[in-house]
Amino acid sequence: MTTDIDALRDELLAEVAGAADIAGLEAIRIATLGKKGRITAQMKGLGQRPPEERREAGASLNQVKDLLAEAIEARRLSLHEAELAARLASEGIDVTLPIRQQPQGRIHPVSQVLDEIAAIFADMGFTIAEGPDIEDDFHNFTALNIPPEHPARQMQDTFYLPPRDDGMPMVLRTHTSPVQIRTMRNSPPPHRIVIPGRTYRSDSDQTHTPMFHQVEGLVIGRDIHMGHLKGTLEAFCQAFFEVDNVRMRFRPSYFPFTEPSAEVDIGCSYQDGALRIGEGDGWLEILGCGMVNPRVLEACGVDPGEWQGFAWGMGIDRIAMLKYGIPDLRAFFDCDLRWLHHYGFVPLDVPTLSGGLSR
Ligand code: 2NM
Repeated sequence: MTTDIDALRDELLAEVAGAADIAGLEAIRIATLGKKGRITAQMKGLGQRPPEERREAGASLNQVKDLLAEAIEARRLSLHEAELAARLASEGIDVTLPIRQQPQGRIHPVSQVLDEIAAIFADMGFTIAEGPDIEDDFHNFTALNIPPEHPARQMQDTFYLPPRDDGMPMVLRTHTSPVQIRTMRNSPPPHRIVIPGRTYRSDSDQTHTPMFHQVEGLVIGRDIHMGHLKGTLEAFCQAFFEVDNVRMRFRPSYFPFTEPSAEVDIGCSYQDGALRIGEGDGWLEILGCGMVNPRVLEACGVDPGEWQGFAWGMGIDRIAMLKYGIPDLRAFFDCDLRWLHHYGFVPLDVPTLSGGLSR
């Protein structure tokens, strides 16, 4: 009898020693010590043996059972350690490898400035609005109180396109203001929007390109006055030029679509050949603004007796040159990769008010 048990013991110990992994070892444990395992079956069979054998056989079976349990546990430990060692070896990192290539593309300064301006006005509760580059005469001129004989309509300023089927003259928009007209005609006041986009004028020299970028803004409410206009634009200039106190001046001006109208200058100075913005006794013109002309509100179906507001507009390309010290406007649209690499911005370095606009 003991020889049978010894043989079983040796066979099972050999199986345990040969288990290839933890799952295999567990299968062996169940087939040995589990409810229907071979040792368990032997234990259950003890009752059928003659009483004089039972004691001795029971004792040796118990011994074998303990021995196997120990062997299984020891094998489990060593398998576990081997698996861990294999994982550590396969997941190792060679810290001496060269770093991954950085992105080579760059964000164009105009895109960067548009993103910065969007971040500033979004923080003040504005929504971005957009519209088509090809506009009709009504949205681009008539609704903005620009009469037919106005110089801005003249051939040398405006790119005219073939008229629409209904005879309406069509143009490449000369400003983004038609988007304000569309917004006011399509949805009820109040409004608080900024409108970035491409604009077109037939003008080309050292400081003008036939396509350029504008950002305009519009606020319409019941009690909006020039104090709101001034506060909004002061907050914008401080955030945009990243200086605590920007000197500003509002000069009376004229636009058909606003009354009263003003042009805004910011203080500046030259020091060591570099332009410094916000301080000094020089002035730089940066934007035009005013209270929306009641005739414009009427053209949009907004009651000027109930609603009023302000609007402003600025050229982005020139602002980008000022802020980032870029000397030549025409290089903006040359698609010269060396220029873009020098003046452009690293992608994913997205401007936010909390993280810093341009860092
Ligand atoms: C400017 C200057 C002043 C302007 C006005 C409007 C509208 F649609 F509300 F009448 N949009 N944009 C505006 C006012 C634009 O650009 C220099």
